[in-house]
Amino acid sequence: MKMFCFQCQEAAKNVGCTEIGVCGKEPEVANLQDLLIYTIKGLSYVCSKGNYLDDEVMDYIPKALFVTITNVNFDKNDVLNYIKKGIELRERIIEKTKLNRDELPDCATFKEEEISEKANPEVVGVLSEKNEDIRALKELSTYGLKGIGAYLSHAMRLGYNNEEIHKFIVDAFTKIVESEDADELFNLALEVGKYAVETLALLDKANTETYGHPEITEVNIGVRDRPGILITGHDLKDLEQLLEQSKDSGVDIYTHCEMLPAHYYPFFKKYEHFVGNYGNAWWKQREEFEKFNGPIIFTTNCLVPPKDSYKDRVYVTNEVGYPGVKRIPEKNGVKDFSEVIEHAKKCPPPTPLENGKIVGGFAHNQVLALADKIVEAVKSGKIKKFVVLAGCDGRHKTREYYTEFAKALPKDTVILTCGCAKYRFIKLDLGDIDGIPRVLDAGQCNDSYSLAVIALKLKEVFNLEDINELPIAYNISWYEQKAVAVLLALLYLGVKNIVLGPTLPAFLSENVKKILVEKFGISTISTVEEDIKRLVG
Ligand code: SF4
Ligand code: SF3
Repeated sequence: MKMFCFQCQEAAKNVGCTEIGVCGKEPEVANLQDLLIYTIKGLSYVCSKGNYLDDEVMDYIPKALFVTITNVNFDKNDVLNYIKKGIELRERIIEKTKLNRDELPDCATFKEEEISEKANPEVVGVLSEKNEDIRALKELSTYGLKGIGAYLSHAMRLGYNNEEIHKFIVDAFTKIVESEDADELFNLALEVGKYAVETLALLDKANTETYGHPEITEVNIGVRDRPGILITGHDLKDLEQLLEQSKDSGVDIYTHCEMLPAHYYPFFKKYEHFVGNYGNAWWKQREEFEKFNGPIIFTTNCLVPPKDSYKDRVYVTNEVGYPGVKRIPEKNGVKDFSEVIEHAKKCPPPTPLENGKIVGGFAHNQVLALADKIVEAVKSGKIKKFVVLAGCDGRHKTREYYTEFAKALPKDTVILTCGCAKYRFIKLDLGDIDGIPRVLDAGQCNDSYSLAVIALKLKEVFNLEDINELPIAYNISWYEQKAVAVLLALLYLGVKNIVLGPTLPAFLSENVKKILVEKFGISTISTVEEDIKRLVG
């Protein structure tokens, strides 16, 4: 076994990747990422025991977690640098807090010289926990914490922070290091859900206070005849700086995949050269990026190992990394996009992929503005059910299910969506109900909080005791670890009977799956007909 990773939905054979990642992650990088998580555990341990946090630690941990999320960083040197930095911070804190080194676990004391010996799936990888139920529970929380790290990084880039969330992260990792108790670890996973809600709420505040509340918007999916830059990932701050720096350059800016919802924010509408969305979900990038013709900027996941035909047009920022691609220089939080803009000027305009429009912008504020209309449609029976069809997209053929499911839903149902899962149906014409579109896109996976706000508001309007009495069904497609954080958030909010697909996570043991079924009624997808029957009746 060269590596062992089972953190995403595409884990080989739904068991784990052992030779190379289905995502393209090399064993060396996978093993270093395991060691980075081990380093974060050790750093968290000393922070928790020493009751210590400072700005540098709060800056480091969320970013280091983000680096290990699927399709973020494929560059061993980046991962190695994060490990070294983590060890350095940890040593400084041991020194400061005067913790007794002899009482610390290995993850909090190993040295830089041991990196190559430790970066081994049997030594610090997930299989080093031999009890498969304990392993499943620890990984469930770890992946949720990775998601929290990602969402927190985004909020922090906009100047929003909450020390309590950092405190929770270091305490949670300490529990993961110390506990072998299944009940305690199960409760920890739910607590991760609680803090996922807090973090998503913080990010929502950061986004909406900085860029305004998303509003109904038509987004062009065609192209213009000027050179373009394609920006993908989830980071709105990067987009802001790019738009500002490129505004008089004669270059157009297009969004890709999870950057699409940026068009819904009032703030970005003032840029005349912010022209539309190009392409589809992340997994199609190898064919679509060839046709884009201009530079592509990755601000976060999902990066698919680039083809040589366009690799020299790929740029990365933040936690993203891939060997041999260019990094956008950054100084004091300001990125310098001048090289990409100059690069774009020398490129032909994008080749059109399609024409038309996508309609979105139904985040909580916009939906609540339509609340009267929606409540009326529910009361009169015109809307029978809302179906949350949200989460991640992926490359497996089984995901065609989601397109068929959306098409087969009765005409009196409304789809609530967010995340890149929407690309399976957002371009279908599913019509409207008295002017309310049948697909309401709240935004990125980062905007999942919106769907929770909408559900809680409807619960209040309909005067219900329990969130599960609402006419809302949940059919969630997952892929990476931010989706794990969102799932735990929904469980924490008390949502039952979630259908999770296209498969249940490989990292859940049979016993842990059983608990999730018993306590929360979680199940996985079946056939479209059957799922329509059980979800909408
Ligand atoms: Fe495999 Fe997913 Fe891990 Fe990549 S992230 S190595 S595809 S389990
Ligand atoms: Fe998508 Fe990668 Fe999860 Fe943000 S872009 S939802 S998979």
